[in-house]
Amino acid sequence: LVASMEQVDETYIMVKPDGVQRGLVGEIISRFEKKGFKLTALKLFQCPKELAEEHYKDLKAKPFFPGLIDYITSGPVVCMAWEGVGVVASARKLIGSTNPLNAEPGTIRGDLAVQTGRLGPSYYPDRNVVHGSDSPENGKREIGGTAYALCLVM
Ligand code: RTP
Repeated sequence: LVASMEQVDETYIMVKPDGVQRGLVGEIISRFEKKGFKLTALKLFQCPKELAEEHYKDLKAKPFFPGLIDYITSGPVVCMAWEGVGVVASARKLIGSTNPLNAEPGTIRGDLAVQTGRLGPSYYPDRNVVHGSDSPENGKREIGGTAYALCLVM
């Protein structure tokens, strides 16, 4: 009864440059596969500065914003779309808290990252290996919007 009312969503998951450089792409994909979600698009991509700024436009006023753009454009990222019931919220749980030192063990960030931007004067971004959309609306925007039309061919 409940299942028939549940909606299949899509989320945008991006392995960030530190995750790609550290060889964590397979591990991250594996966690989403084992959970039972469906991979619907994937691409290795060097994100141009303008696209990184568009993706993180809500954070423009943050002191770590320039560092965040440098970080995201510092090497290739792996862009993915994942589909499933409740995938947006579930992916956020699998990923864990933004600051890797606060992220629970068992989460991707909790198990695979330590580097926090909060150790210094907060001008540095957390290097936390992966991004996941924070709402179904943003999932749609990030996958299907003008920005990601460029990097995700469905
Ligand atoms: P994401 O969008 O990448 O999935 O991460 P999130 O929702 O957990 O975090 P958000 O607040 O949207 O921030 C985006 C990315 O900016 C870096 N960040 N650094 N030093 C800091 O205080 C700080 N806060 C955020 C992280 O790379 C974060 O994922």
